[in-house]
Amino acid sequence: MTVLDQHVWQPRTDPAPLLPDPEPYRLLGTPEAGALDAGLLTTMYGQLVRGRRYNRQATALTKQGRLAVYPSSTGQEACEVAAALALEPRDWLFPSYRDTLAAVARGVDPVEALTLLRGDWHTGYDPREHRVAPLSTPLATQLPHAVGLAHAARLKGDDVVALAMVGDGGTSEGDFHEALNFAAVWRSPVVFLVQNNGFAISVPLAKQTAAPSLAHKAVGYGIPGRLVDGNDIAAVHAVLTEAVARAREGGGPTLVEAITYRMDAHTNADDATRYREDAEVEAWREHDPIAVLERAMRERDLLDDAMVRDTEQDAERMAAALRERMNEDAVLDPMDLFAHVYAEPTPQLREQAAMLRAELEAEAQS
Ligand SMILES: Cc1ncc(C[n+]2csc(CCOP(=O)(O)OP(=O)(O)O)c2C)c(N)n1
Ligand SMILES: [Mg+2]
Repeated sequence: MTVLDQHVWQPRTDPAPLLPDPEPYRLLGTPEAGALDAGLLTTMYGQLVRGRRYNRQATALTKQGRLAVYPSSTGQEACEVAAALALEPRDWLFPSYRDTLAAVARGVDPVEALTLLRGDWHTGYDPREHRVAPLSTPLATQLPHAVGLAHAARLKGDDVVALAMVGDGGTSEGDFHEALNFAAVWRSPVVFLVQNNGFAISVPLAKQTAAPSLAHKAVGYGIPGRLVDGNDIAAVHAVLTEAVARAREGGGPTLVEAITYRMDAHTNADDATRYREDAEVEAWREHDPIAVLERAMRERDLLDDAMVRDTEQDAERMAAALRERMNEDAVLDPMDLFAHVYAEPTPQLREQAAMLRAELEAEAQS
């Protein structure tokens, strides 16, 4: 007999309610889709089509030298739009570098949202205006920031929820662990949305984690994990809305894993054919987020060919305006990259600045 056998030990929380659903949660194409709000579906459709067009236009701008880099979210638009729509204006969004669309869907100016990706040193938009934190390039660093903001808001008595977005690869970062653990212990009003798009650049999920699913990681922190079809915008929106409401009511954080797929390469600088088969990409086309919503809406007579045409024309106008504004030369000095890092630059930064200055001078003379 040990003390453990004498029932001294028991789980502090029943893990069963925290476990994710065995299958990714879906709404579109199921009988429940008939009850979904028609106005909301129409808004979602418009945003998805605009988002897809934005991705295509931004990618084209990299080829014209107008953008330094663009991590496209083509194929992942349902997660991007649903994240923006699930929040109230008083809430905060913490996006990663892939989440320009979520920022734009929340109201950030479409050109200002591309400032960092243009090669400028600053975010471009005022994070406070639409309550959208800067797009974070260092993986998962936005998660502890989101938790800090949410925790502080709760201490101050402000009714604010933070929604933080991260990729499957980002879940292997220490910051992911620290953010989830802190938020769980303090019941911070945060929702973590993991977009599992299958890859971290060329690293497939199977080499990223041995967990049964990324949503299962929630159980280890004592918070609920939800698994959702990331290409079903109604499902992602429903799961996130529920998680936001739970956070707002003091129920603590939720970890949501959305199963989706990155249709384009990691960025314009990557060649995805080196590490994945075309057949896999083609298979995902069948489950395209726009097509999934379009089918469900046509079934309920909420969409016809004329509406599809109008929505596409609206997206074309948005793309033309984006092109026009991005065709103006950005006024930026590459040396500014070093100006605001430390009050006293480190020897390494001084060395890098000297290298860049020499390159710029050589280029100016050639
Ligand atoms: C702390 C840190 N380490 C490494 C990188 C380099 N890096 C940029 S994107 C990326 C892959 C991230 O994959 P995932 O989290 O799945 O996001 P996705 O690009 O698929 O949206 C890596 C390793 C980085 N930006 N930050
Ligand atoms: Mg990924």
